Amino acid sequence: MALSNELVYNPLTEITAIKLVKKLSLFDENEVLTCREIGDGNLNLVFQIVNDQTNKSLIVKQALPYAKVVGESWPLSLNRAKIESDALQIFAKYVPQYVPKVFYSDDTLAVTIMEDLSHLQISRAGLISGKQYPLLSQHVGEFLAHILFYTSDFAIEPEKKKQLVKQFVNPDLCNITEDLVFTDPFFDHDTNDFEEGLRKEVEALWNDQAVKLEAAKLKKKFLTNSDALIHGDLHTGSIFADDATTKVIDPEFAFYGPLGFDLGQFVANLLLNALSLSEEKQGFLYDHIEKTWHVFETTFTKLWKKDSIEAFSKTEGYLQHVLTQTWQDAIGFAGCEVIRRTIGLAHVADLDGISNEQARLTAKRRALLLGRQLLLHQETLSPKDLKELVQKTV
Ligand code: SR1
Ligand code: MG
Repeated sequence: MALSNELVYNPLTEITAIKLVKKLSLFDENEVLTCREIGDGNLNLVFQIVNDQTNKSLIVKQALPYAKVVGESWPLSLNRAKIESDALQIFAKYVPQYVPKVFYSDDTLAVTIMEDLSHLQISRAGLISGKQYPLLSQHVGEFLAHILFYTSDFAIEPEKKKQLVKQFVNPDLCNITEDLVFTDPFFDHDTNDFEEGLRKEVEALWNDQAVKLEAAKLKKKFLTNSDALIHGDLHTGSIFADDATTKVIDPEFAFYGPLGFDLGQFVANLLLNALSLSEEKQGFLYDHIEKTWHVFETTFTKLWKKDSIEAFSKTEGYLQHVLTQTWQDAIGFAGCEVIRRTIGLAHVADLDGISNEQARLTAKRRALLLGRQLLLHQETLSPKDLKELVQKTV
């Protein structure tokens, strides 16, 4: 049931969010509900609505017409709510076990109502508190292999794929990534945010023509490679998890982009977590990176052999070319992500949460070195090399 013709867009409050779910019969009129706005992200309102007697709960997520993290001076299209709910529903066709269930969406209200996953934890917070999530890499590898393969030209007829490319044109959110991930951190731009103690390293980065050239080439791939429907913001804050379950949330940045982008962001955020830990505690993170790639590669290969519609799919070397390019791009995208999370507008708690100033600056200097190495050595770094690479930044 769509309510759009009855309602106009207004930011919801804890009271109107309850009215909405009752109107939609997601709860009965006489149920006593509590509602809390729990959004801690950069862009949206997120309401958790609970019947404390039955424990039934759900999430109402609403896009605001601007970026919450900056304010009304940064307008953003409400269409991202539709992008997010459409992407969740496409992902659910292939890997329903790895995304929240969507119960309702309304494009005018910019609202998606979905499963409450608060019995799980945001994996960034869990990793920071010492959790290891033994199945995280298995699940993320499977998630990525399925969504990337089944939304690509390898599995979808060209006409249908082009309709999907059009459906997922997402200029405002892509522009955020183009600026905040690929451009601003490499220049003296006013969106950047870093401690004065890093100025020497940051200015060296701004003057590093070899690194900037790699960032420029990766930005071009992000702007032009419409390979598959990607999540577009797959950092560890976009993943709920516990020891047995993984759920990918928040695909409002989804669009048709390069195969390696999500993988690169995920790997980068594991590396950022590694930089916050002492060497002897980092091992499981490198295992996660190797396993994510291994699972991705084997699952993608299996799906390719089973379901590829591409005429060249059996041509010797073609699958290997696609996989190699995906990994190399992922390494480059990871380099940009590590750098921007250190000195750009949107930081990560893994590094900012290091309370000792000297330790924090050291971790951030290492992040800048690591990002640089990832950008300069995309073609030679294997998943196994990342441990040594991080440890060499000491
Ligand atoms: C203004 S938005 C800043 C960042 O938050 C999102 O989660 C994306 O990572 C974006 O780059
Ligand atoms: Mg998000």
